[in-house]
Amino acid sequence: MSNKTLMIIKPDAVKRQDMGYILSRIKAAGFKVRRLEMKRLSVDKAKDFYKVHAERPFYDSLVSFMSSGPVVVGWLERENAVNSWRQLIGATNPAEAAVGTIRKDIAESLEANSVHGSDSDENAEIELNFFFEDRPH
Ligand code: IDP
Ligand code: MG
Repeated sequence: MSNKTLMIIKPDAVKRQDMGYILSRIKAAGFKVRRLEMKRLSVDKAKDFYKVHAERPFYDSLVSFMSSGPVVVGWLERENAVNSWRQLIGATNPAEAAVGTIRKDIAESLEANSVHGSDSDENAEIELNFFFEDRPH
């Protein structure tokens, strides 16, 4: 089981200045933040990141949302990092997210759901490389 995952604080949460709130939840859950960077995704970068969803009806809107303002990308470490972070962020749709999850607490909508988390160890590796090509091993 791998110990690292990629998190993104999405544009809706950055707009509301919820970065500190999310980072405090990350600390309380025992993660270490290894890398952290605020950046604005170009349309092409957002398209590339979400290319697995290219055929879905929400793809264009998602790409436009993700490139609409700055995001914060982070490299988190903890035992069982992928599953622990997915549990803490909650279900994709905040209306269905469990009580106590970040999406339940602060997400605006199914699309503007405040945070991203890798969904497998394999994708965590791919996504960390996508944003942190120069990361130390
Ligand atoms: P995840 O972020 O929980 O892994 P995915 O199914 O991988 O969810 O979808 C990626 C992102 O696309 C979601 O976090 C959300 O922002 C957006 N999204 C997913 N499904 C829908 C939808 O049905 N309508 C609008 N946006 C969606
Ligand atoms: Mg996903």
